[in-house]
Amino acid sequence: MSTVQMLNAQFGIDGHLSFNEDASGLIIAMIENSSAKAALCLQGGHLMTWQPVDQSVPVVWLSRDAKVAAGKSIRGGAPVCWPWFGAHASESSFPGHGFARTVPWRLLETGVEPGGATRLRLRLENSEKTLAQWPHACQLDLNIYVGETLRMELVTENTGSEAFVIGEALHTYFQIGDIGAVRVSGLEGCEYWDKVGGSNLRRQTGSIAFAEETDRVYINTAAECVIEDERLKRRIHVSKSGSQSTVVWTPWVEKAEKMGDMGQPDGWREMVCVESANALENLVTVAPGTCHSLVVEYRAVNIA
Ligand code: TA6
Repeated sequence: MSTVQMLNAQFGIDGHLSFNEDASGLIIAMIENSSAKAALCLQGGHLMTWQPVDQSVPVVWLSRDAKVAAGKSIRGGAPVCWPWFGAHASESSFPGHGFARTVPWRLLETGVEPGGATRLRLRLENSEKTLAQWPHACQLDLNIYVGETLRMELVTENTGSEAFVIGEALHTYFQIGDIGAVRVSGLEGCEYWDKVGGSNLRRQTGSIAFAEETDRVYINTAAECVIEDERLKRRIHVSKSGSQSTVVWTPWVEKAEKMGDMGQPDGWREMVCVESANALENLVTVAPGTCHSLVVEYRAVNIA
């Protein structure tokens, strides 16, 4: 019996969840229930896309040029950035945003919630490679609930006797009508590190509109954000707990062209990242024998 056949036999749920093998050999979970549809790559615990039934286009964006390949991150969806955010503090050879999104994860359990959402629980598989970059006794789980909302719980457990410090993010790409016709509210008055042209500490006034590359790490904020989309006539609510940083990012045209997988010719215009994170001043110390959870819940609301 193949891996896919085994997964379907053990974890598949009629009318909710099945597993396919991608051309690259990676396993993709296809979720479809009465409230939404979604796709998840087991590698990286990577939720690739999510579309509630009342939405004409996905809420979580996947680049049309996204490549699914072993050991490579997928452009779009909700990449898991862990156990550091951005460049590693001292090892430039270590992968940006940590290794979690490019290593195998194991499916622990699947099921249907009382309200009808499809549940999947995954665990990062530690290996020589991960322990070489992160020599700590710990376990990383991701619990995902796919329904009319999308809930994700990233749970770090310290199973050892020494505390350790993590940086992390659910680096989610949201689909929008056009980057020039959205605003992000909820971060008014917050301090942020502006990463464009260096790193300058600034303070947000009013909601965020976009007219150039924008790469900001808002610190010390647990606020819910709202993406107001004039073109698609919807609001996307990004609420969170266990996260004190929010990253807002659009690469704009030059960086998008250099990245090469944002979807030609201007796929970058159809996405904005609002990432729930713990980064910079907001790194998290996980004490021995304790768990830390970063939780997000997304909801799309159509507006007249
Ligand atoms: O979260 C914003 C950011 O750190 C940007 O600086 C840009 O690098 C983006 O992440 C994408 O990173 P990736 O490694 O996925 O290409």
